Amino acid sequence: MQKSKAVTIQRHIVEQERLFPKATGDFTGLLWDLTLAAKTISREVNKAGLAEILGLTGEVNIHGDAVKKLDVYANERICKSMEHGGHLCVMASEENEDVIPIPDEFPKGKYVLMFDPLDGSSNIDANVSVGTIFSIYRRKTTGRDATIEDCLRKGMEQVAAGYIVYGSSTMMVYTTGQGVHGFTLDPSVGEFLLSHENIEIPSKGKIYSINEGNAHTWDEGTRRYIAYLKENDPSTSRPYSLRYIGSLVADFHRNLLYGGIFLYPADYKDPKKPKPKLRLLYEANPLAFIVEQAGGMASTGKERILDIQATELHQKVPLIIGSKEDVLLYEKFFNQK
Ligand code: AHM
Ligand code: MG
Repeated sequence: MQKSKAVTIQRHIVEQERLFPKATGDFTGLLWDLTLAAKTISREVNKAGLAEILGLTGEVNIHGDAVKKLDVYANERICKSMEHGGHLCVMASEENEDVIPIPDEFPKGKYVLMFDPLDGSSNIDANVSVGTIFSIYRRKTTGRDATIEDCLRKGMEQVAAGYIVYGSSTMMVYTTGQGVHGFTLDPSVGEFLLSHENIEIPSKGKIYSINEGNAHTWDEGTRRYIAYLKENDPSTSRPYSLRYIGSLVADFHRNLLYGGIFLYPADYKDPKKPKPKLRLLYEANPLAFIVEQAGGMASTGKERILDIQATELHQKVPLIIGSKEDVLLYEKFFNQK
């Protein structure tokens, strides 16, 4: 870990933008609005043990207000924080079936924001880390209003991506294609401070993260790969350790720092119709952009995540992500007939 310098995330974003002489400041404003939403969600997540917020959506709290589940709260918070800034032309969220237009009363900008407001939220009642994931593109269409076409992109077109992990501390990690940088929220001053500059994932790890309860649904290649990782072979630093939180952002964040591989392969119960679980636009693409910027890899087993052309807003993909040597080896196992 790098020694902490007192660099706030705002200053860092501005300095990153100065690397692009033609930048208008729009992008800085967009990221700034997002950090504000992140701080608010962090505050609410930290209060999660306090009864009223844990109620089901629709329950009424002591003030007579409808209590919202945290994922609903986070979704609304991001939409409200982002819609009026004039930076965005359209949004899409894992929680909404269709794209989220920018209301007519607000100015429209040139960026597209896609996000998973609170990933892993099924863990929240047990005080397990959860996260927000975001992905930013430049608008592609030229008509009056942005459309779904502006969202159905290849991950390699992203201009920025990041996540916030609400863990033992709250951290925001982002990239604009100039390396990966991590900031820790200092709750006493309410600022994200640069704590992890230029994160690089080790080229090979010793950790694998997968839901082993799904082993009966795996393809043959995944089975052989996981069995291989468990063999005791000191010359190749095996066996690996299994670490699985079940909260993608937290599993990914740990592996990014320590090295390792996270796998959510497709369910092959019906071999003719493999069923992946994780979403391309809100989960796989942003984390793939980050991991590549940190020197790692993200793949479906067959192809690079960032090369996939999205055809649906809620498209799902197998996700194998982490240290480069680990992902390359998985691909070998997966493709061996
Ligand atoms: P969610 O978007 O509904 O929260 O689901 C995604 C989560 C990821 O955070 C996590 O990696 C995965 O689902 C865990 O799934 P499982 O419980 O099947 O292992
Ligand atoms: Mg999710």
